[in-house]
Amino acid sequence: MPAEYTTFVGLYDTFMFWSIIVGAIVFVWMFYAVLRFRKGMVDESTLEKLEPGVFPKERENFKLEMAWFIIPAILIGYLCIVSWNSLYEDWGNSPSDDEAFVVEAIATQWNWEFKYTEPIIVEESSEGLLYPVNIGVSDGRIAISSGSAQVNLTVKWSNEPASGEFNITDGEGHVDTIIDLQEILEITVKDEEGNVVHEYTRYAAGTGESGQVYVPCGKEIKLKMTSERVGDADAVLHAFFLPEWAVKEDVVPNLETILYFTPQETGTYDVVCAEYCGMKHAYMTAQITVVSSNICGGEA
Ligand SMILES: [Cu+2]
Repeated sequence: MPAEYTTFVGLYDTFMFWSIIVGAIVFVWMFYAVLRFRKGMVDESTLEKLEPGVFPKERENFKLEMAWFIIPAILIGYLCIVSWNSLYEDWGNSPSDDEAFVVEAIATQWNWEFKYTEPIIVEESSEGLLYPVNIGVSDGRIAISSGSAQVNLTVKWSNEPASGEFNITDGEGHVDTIIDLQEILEITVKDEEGNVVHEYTRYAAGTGESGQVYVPCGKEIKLKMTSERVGDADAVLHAFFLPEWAVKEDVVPNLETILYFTPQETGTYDVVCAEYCGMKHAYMTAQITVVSSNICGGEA
């Protein structure tokens, strides 16, 4: 079931409502007719003798005929318009690369690989932490502050091939070192007991992981998708399907297709392949994690 805020929820409700109304009319009428006019319920001598191929003109009812033409036509027209609106909203207005957070998605047999075209920072504090952990990174320094001089923290960082460790004792600390911002930077902050209290990962443009992608909340996400050959495995048709946002788009060999959506809640959601692509099609899954940003609709 799509997330509450997507246009598809309203569309689903509208179609479900009218399907039930039409279905109820048809089935009630059908059961009435089946039971009321079954053999033995009608005195056959009173029935008109209809001849095959001859329409009983005297029984014609022009108004009734127009009604069963016009009423369904209005309903179908209305449903077309509501469907068109949601299609346009979700597929009609492709955001430009500047407006959106762009991720390259590469489908292979049988894997999803994602590459960022701009850096993304994924941060998580352990639950119930009484002090905030703020991390600032530039190409020459990692600075951390806890806002509380009472806590002693150990900070471990790694930024291939370099790594290091330093402590915070009076609410803040930093290390001056060359950080390669083109590589993944991972920082783990531990308290005195050795528990991890905060984790920070910065994925640079060009880096990524297979089977996992992070996107910022509240921003339009644009996926540029291609299907690629790996070893002997051909580039074949796949389809990126994200049930949570009710969006799905084919991934086609030798063609770049795009898909876009705006997540408004943080969380981790499943991605599946929705186009049969060979033996391990069913296992071709991935996860998309929406990380909070300051323009997130829900929790920021
Ligand atoms: Cu597939």
